Amino acid sequence: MIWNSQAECMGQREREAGQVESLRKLAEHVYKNVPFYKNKFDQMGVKPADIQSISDIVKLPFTSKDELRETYPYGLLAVDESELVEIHMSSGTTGTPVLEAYTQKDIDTWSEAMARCLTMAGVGKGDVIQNAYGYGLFTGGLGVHYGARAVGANLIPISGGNTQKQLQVMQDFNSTFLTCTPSYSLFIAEYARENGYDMSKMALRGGAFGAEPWTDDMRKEMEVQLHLKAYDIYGLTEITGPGVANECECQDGLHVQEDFFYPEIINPETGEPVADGEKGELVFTTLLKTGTPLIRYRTRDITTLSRGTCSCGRTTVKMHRLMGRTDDMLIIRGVNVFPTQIEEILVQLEETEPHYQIVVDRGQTHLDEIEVWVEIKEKFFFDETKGMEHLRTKIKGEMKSRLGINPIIKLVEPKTIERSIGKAKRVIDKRNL
Ligand code: DLL
Repeated sequence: MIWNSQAECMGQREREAGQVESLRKLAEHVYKNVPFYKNKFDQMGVKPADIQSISDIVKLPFTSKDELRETYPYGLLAVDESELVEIHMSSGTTGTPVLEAYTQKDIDTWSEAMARCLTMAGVGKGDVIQNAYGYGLFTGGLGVHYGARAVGANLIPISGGNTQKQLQVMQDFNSTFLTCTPSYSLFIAEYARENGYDMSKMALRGGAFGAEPWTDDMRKEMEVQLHLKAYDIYGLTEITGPGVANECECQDGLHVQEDFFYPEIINPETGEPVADGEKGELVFTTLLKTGTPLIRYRTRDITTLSRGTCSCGRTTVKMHRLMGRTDDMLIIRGVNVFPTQIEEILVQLEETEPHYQIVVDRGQTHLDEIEVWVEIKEKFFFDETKGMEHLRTKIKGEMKSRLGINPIIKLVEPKTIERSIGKAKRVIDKRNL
């Protein structure tokens, strides 16, 4: 099933024609209504009329997360405040929140984007969606909610947490589709195992998991433990929330709703565009947004793009599963590592649980050191010391040969690492950089 086959399966040339028109209108809208953008356009000597083809987008200035924070709350608002119908925010780690203010038109676009995503993941009328993303200022809860309304599925707005109730509701109402963070889904599975719920007897068929980085190995783990097909869903508050991109039945890259959110990949150091297939920082322009539109917003997320017709029939550009964020990348004694690369190694091990934490600190020599805390499965934990030592050496060896790092491996008892009901905090950085 395809929600909007006209938009999702059209030829490249036709799509680009629509994108250019939207981009020109967007440039006019922000130039006229947002002094912040007018100043930036003027400084670069560019006018909305200079947009003649989609490749002209590179003439426009980037927008950064710092600029969003500096202009908080309404410095980027492009409509009268009375046009707004909803506000969302993400708090981040640095204090000042990042805002997304929606007009009714923006909510309609978001609903359509989410309807396309849910349909891609096989959801339709007759499905029962258990929505365990948080409701509130976070976009996860309401984003899925609007999409579910559009596709006509039955939605249970249970929000995150209260895991006992999640399982009771799942059983009583035969939920067929679960939406939550990947880390929370594994907590649900663990709780089920320990409290007499049999996941293989639940009606769940699929789930859309995102809001934090996860790997293909983590997907395998979730699919086995939860007895469902796990789809990756991507989005961010500043651009709209969830619904920017989603995996189809092929589970091989996320289709971007590129008629709404125009993606580019740039070299994060130079700002220059890179070729399709090359890794870099993802940049989005919100082609249709009216409330708080963004021009060439630097997401800090690292991925690649690939084009072509997918075997599902869609022609929309695909983004590869995220590697992480530029600001999540750890530089340990000169070696660059993403937490997801560490996850890949840990999740493949038979003896460990898919729960881990990375602690970065300055050692006594004032060089960066990392500790990787890994939970051992119950049945392996009571093994003799020799066995534990062997496992520690094995993990260390894998990290050294595959990633070039030499972490301290701390094997911890089952349940030591805090479970999250939303985004998991994988890295604790004690360096005060
Ligand atoms: O996390 C929106 C969302 C809700 C997406 C529900 C998917 C599902 P923020 O809180 O603003 O918004 O965080 C956005 O989370 O820039 C990525 O770094 C990360 N992220 C989101 N989805 C994924 C994903 C929501 N599928 C930030 N894989 C983004 C990896 C993701 N990272």
